[in-house]
Amino acid sequence: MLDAIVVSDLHLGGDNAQVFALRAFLESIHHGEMPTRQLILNGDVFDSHDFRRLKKHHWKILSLLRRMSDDVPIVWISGNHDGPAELISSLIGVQFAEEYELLSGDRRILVLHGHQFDSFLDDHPLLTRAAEMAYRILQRVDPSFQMARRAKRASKTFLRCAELVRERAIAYAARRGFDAVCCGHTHLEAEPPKHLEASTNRRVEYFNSGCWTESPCGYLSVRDGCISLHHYVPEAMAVAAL
Ligand SMILES: [Mn+2]
Repeated sequence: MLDAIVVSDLHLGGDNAQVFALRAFLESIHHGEMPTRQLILNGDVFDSHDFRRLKKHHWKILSLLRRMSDDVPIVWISGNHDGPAELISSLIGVQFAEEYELLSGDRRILVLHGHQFDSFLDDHPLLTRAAEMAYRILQRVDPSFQMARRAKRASKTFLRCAELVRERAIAYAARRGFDAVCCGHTHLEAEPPKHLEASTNRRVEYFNSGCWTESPCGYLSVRDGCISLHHYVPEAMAVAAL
């Protein structure tokens, strides 16, 4: 049994939300195929606080979360896109928090969305919106997501932002005595370099669970203090790709 599964940036209501994969993923947790003590939604469950943008299949995800929360405790951590999600979270029976301390094995793990460390958002609101729009257009033009992924990884500004979130998250978690910190927000998956995993490395480990707005979608598993990054590909999609 896992101590926790962490996902972030589902962006329900957005037209690039990977609802099919998300539903299969949540159902496999609910049906006990991926047994976990808790599920952590690490921010930006919603794409915007305009709930009129939620389509039928987005509402179905919320009602699935509602049903799941009877069996698996769910924590919803606030993200910058979530708006007044506290109300919704109490309706679907999940705990809402700004940040969350996860104890696993002998390690203290801090889970928070990470927008707190992204000053670019506040400094350049127009540029951020323009970049988001360009990214969405790329995703529409190329449904295989290759172009959007490549553009993201080639953008110096974007990578610098992701790096700042990483550095500031590590500093924040270190000040408060955590062993590891898990963020979302940047939509860029991250895990510590493998060669640093030795016990001599006392630096805070930084993980990022990526997003569910492009395929493959990412998630973190936590067990006995060990955090691992994975990709989720629903069985039906994996078969189709053969
Ligand atoms: Mn965010």
